[in-house]
Amino acid sequence: MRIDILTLFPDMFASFLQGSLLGLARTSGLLDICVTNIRDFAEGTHRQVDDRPFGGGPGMLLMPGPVVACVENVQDRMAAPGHLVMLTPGGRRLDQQLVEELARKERLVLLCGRYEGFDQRVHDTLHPDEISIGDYVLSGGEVAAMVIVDAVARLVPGVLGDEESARQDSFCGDDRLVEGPQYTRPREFRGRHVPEVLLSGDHGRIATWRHEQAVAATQHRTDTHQPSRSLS
Ligand code: 6GU
Repeated sequence: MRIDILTLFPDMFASFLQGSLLGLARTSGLLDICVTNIRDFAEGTHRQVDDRPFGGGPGMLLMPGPVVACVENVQDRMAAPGHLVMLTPGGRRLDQQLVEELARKERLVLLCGRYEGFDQRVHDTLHPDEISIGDYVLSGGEVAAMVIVDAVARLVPGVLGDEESARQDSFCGDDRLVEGPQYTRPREFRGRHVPEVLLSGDHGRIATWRHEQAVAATQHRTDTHQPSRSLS
């Protein structure tokens, strides 16, 4: 899979992309990730990429010229254009289903915003798939892009050493359950013991217990978590 990341802060991605999982996936050729600085497509001696909003208001907006030029340049580097994602708090909210949808693309182009957002003509010219990672405000799309790259990369065949571990993780089973409790050594910690069933060696009983625990954990989460806000 090929992923292009377009940002005003390319340095933010250096150690992230070298990390163990992504670093290995890149050196083994499973992932081809390329970071491009939007400022390289700005004009004039000041290489200006942002300006004040017409009509007044706080903050700065990303100008359409450098952003559109950058996207067009990056898209033209490969035979086929990538699926263009704009990271913006107003987009559709990321969940594992959307991650799976993105992981099926051969190529992604992730456009990171900053400041108060993009000039509307960026949206109108490029028609990006606008995605948010949750209902809170970040200073820019870079952290959101990292979230997407991390979640998508784990679904690319071969990136995880053990193909089973992605499928067994929370949200990925047939029934989209979260994981129940897990235990490692020691068998007793501060008076708390590992459940006997896990030490029994009875794989049938263990599988049944784990499923029951996952159902209970999923129900608890449904009962206690605040659903995201919506109008109505
Ligand atoms: Cl994608 N960008 C920004 N700036 N804030 C966010 C976000 C994205 N997703 C949630 N909050």
